[in-house]
Amino acid sequence: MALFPLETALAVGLGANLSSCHGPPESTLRWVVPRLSDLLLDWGDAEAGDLRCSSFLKTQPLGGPPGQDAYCNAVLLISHVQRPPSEMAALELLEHMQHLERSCGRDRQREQRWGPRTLDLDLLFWGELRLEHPRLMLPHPRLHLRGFVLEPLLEVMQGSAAPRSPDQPETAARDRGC
Ligand code: A4P
Ligand code: MG
Repeated sequence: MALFPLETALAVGLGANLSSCHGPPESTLRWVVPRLSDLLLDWGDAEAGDLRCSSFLKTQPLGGPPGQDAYCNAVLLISHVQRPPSEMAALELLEHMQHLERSCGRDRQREQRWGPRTLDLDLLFWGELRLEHPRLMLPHPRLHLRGFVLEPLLEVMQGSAAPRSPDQPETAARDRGC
């Protein structure tokens, strides 16, 4: 197995358990994956061949109010971001990611902590960059505690999911019944 270049890699976790204007959670992820892929490639000056998306996983809600619907979770990974890691560039990416969340109807003002959401995009890590900025912690502080993040992350890091073009995410979604 090829060594994984952790120092240039970047990963984003995706989660949804509430329908959005794009449909149920799986449809929201299907809508957002190509857009997030384009954003990451453009922002990171990266090659499309270095980008992978995991399967879409159906997961039980962890924490938050009781009675929530199951989540659809996935991880997008870029193995080689050309841009050198920096706080400014990471905050710029966070802003773009939050814009995508809003395009899916996310409104943090009206939410409970860990309550149902139309789309959650978490920047999981960017190389070895460590940040404790009020708006951005890197690596994501709960990354190591979340099976719904670790399972798809391991899948893309091991390269077990076939790399696919961002316009074909539904294959993976069907595979895992999300
Ligand atoms: N923020 C700080 N660091 C980051 C980062 N690395 N990436 C700030 C993204 N945002 C970051 O985030 C609140 C603020 O954190 C943002 O405004 C940003 O400036 P949020 O997305 O509104 O809050 P959250 O998602 O509720 O919190 P957090 O800490 O991301 O929680 P998790 O770990 O994402 O938990 N169960 C299942 N099965 N699947 C899920 O996806 N998700 C959660 C949320 C709970 N249970 C779940 C799932
Ligand atoms: Mg989050």
